[in-house]
Amino acid sequence: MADPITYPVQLVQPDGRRVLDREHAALVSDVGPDRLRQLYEDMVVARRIDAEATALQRQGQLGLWPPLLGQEAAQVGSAHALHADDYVFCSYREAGVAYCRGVDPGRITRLWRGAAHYCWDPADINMTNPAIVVGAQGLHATGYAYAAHLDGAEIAVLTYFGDGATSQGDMAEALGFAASWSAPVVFFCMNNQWAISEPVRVQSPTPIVRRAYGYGIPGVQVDGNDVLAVLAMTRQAVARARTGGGPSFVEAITYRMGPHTTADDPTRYRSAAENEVWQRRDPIDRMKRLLEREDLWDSDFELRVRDRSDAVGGLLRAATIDMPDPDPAQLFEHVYTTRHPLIEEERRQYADYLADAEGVRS
Ligand SMILES: Cc1ncc(C[n+]2csc(CCOP(=O)(O)OP(=O)(O)O)c2C)c(N)n1
Repeated sequence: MADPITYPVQLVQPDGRRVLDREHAALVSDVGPDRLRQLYEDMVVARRIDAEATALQRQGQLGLWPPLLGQEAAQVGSAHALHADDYVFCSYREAGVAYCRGVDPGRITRLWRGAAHYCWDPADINMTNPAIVVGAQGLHATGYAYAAHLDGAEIAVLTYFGDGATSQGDMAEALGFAASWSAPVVFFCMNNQWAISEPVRVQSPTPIVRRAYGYGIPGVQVDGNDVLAVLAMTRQAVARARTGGGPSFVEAITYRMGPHTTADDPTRYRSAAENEVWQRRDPIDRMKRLLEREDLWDSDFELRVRDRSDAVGGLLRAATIDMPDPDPAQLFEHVYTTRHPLIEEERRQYADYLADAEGVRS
């Protein structure tokens, strides 16, 4: 049987040298010095957002944070392939994508602090809020894409999900429906090797991308730590969706360098040796080596990146600490669009409980 998978598409090697792959390099032939530098800057800022939020959680300012460390190229490369009118349905880990789509950095931690039910207004950046129900966003993306297709809108809808999510029934339904109805969805799988403590080899004995082939959806594996390759292959899938070609699947091979969330301890299920292998494939170091090799690195640029990253990190930190605690009754808002008797009863019971607790304290 012919196997369409030979190796993940790569355009830049870990030492910063370009790979001679004319076919795929053509997809990013317009990416000149400015764009290369922007990709680098955005990855550094994404890492800073992550570092700042992780520190805030450790300092008791956030309830939880899902780190993106190591996945900067997969997030930034794919986000740069999207147009402003495309729509993103994400998981919980894509803060770097939200940044690239122009989110106010002061909103990134709102949900994780418990200050609101959401981080940002999806309409502002055409991107949904962090979603905890693993794989559900695949269905939401497919429904939205199908509706857009019926409306004649020439857009792509991209959904991010992990390797673990591909074992969910929701993803199976989404892939099947998207294939049957030619919905303009890009299924972007962040294969970061782990679903909490479950390694991908247990998750799927075959490469994840083959699951898409079973539905008749074309797919590709890409080196997810190579920002240029991710940009190239996501662009191809986005163009296909925007021009009526239907769904595609991109499997980005990357690595979650940190814990699953700040509540996890990965040393209990994986080795330091494995981490070291992936440290050598660090996506930001790779891009820096490319910029140096191509004479695009200088101290002015280094300073610009540091300033931007400090500004975003500072803004995120200050906004987080300033967020007022919400009224506890807000818990009952946004469950139904109209008032519901059961919710109203629960709201009353909770108000009574709070009043009693206040009475006990005073
Ligand atoms: C429907 C559902 N089942 C289980 C969970 C608990 N859970 C949260 S994250 C996670 C692992 C997801 O792994 P993966 O899809 O690979 O994404 P990653 O966290 O690696 O980005 C699980 C099982 C959940 N949130 N939702």
